[in-house]
Amino acid sequence: MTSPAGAFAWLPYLPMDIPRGGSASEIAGSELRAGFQALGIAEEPRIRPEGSSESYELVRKDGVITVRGGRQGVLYGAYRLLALLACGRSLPEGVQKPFYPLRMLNHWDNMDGGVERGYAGHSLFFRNNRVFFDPLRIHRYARMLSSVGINAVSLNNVNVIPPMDLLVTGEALAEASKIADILRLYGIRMLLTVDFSLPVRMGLATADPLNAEVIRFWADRAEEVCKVIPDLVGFLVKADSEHRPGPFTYGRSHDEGANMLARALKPYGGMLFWRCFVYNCRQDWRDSTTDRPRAAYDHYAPLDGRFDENVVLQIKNGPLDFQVREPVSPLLLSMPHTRKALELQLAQEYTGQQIDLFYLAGQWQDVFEVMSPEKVSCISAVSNLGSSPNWTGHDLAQANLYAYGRTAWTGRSDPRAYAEEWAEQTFPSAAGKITKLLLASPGVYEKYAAPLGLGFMVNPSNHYGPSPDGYEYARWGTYHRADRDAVGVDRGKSGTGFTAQYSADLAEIYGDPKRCPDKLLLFFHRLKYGHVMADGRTLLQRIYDDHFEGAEEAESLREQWRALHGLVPEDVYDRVLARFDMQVSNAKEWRDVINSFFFRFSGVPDEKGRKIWN
Ligand code: GCV
Repeated sequence: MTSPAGAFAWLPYLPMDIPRGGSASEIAGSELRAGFQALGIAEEPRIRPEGSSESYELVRKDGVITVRGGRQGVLYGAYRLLALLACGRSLPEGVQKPFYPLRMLNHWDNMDGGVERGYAGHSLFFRNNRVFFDPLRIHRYARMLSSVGINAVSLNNVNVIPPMDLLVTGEALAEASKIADILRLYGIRMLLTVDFSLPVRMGLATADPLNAEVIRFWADRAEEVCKVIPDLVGFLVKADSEHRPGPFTYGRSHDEGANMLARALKPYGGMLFWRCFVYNCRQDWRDSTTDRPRAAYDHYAPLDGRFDENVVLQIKNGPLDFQVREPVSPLLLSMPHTRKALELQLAQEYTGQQIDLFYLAGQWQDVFEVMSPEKVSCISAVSNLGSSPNWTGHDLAQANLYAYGRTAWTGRSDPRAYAEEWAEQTFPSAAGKITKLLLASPGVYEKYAAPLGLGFMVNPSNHYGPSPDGYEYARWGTYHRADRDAVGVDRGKSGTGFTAQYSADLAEIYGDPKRCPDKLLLFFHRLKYGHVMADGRTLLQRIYDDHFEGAEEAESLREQWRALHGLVPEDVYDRVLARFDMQVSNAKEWRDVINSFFFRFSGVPDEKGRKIWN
């Protein structure tokens, strides 16, 4: 058996020799012909492009399957048809259209070829401080994204470090436009991340957004960029966040900064994506009144209605920072007069770094349970891709990209359905068991790394493995404040008041330890170790139990994988097994370090007498 990975992730039966030109409907035609042949389907595929939309319809009549749709829609229809046929599913009735018009992937790639929070090799776009790419790989990348409906990508990191700030100028821009030329064939448009202080870097005295020269500077920049990449979606900006420059430097507000850039892009139909990950990253740990999860809402909610219509506020799913478990960011639920985008993270920064298995679709389902998908007008996700031959480092992490594409297309997360579809297309002989592994994975990781909403016990900087005090006396505002009696932060009325950022109903639920879901208990509350949970266990016993169980369940995941020997390609089997080995030892480390941490503080032993190191 040969590995599908490296050729084409979830459509491994398609040829390596992919189309390198033509219109979307020509590409759709050749993909369909090759796919039908590989699947041994005798029916005749037909493509009928009409109009310019992204929608499509799949019609089967008299032995002929027709993909009808807009210019780009026919390509989506072709890929969807192949997926459905490969999974043996029936064709959907009626016109299929995407829920979100913009379905974005944000890379955090640096120009030196590194990837911030990247766990799958190098950048696909940059090397040695230049734009550098393999065109065939970019075709495959674009095809993979298009096959799940992703239609916009930003290539460069939101932390814009020189010389990446010059990507919107001269030669670097011309080179980047060659990537845009390939992406366009597959219906994917580009965004570029810009540095707010670029005017200063390019010789101006200031980057003040109200300064006339600065306004002219950005108008010129937008004109040049949009001349070279005429279908550019727009710019993405991280401002006044984690030491990045922004309007605060000049005594200006975020709406003034964002609107100035949006107005520069407006003549070209461009949009400005402005990230809301803004908080005090110089907090003193002794200060217990500042509460980082409050920050985004406190900064932005008062500005509702002050942003131009081509500004989109891009907001992380949770109020803290892509932790294993967080409530939905209250900012996503507010600002009715502002366009918003939901930002997810496929890069598994806090969720196992593509070493430990963590299928993310359940997290997104939780988001949509609280936030109706219409609350935001676009969706984006931080990429988990890199130069690794299998794209994602951990072969099974591809399922996260697949599930994200489907979520962005449908506007809802259906973890089981997306896992099944991906596994059936990618590893048909082991699909059921792989689906089971994927679905079990987040619960296992959560037990050993972050039960009950307890976040940021990770090693500082690299964010892998346990270090319960690693951030406790640091300036990042990520404290759990464990002592000999209790752990957690009271974020309710009697505490930091964070719960007041939600509707009264939600604030009531989250603010009451009896009604707050267990999974978020320590996110919202400071509780004594002896606090009795709904199931009769004490809080501390539950912490111990979860860590012991999580480590055991990690071993069970590895055993389940071992049972797949011979059912998946040998190289995939070996690679994934090696990752499970690392996961098992990581889980043990979490179990021992965290249990010892709480035992040493509390002096309370495990009821079941299991080993806790002292
Ligand atoms: C790109 C977290 C990550 C950073 C990231 C930041 C952000 O703090 O650790 O690597 O920076 O989020 O989303 O801007």
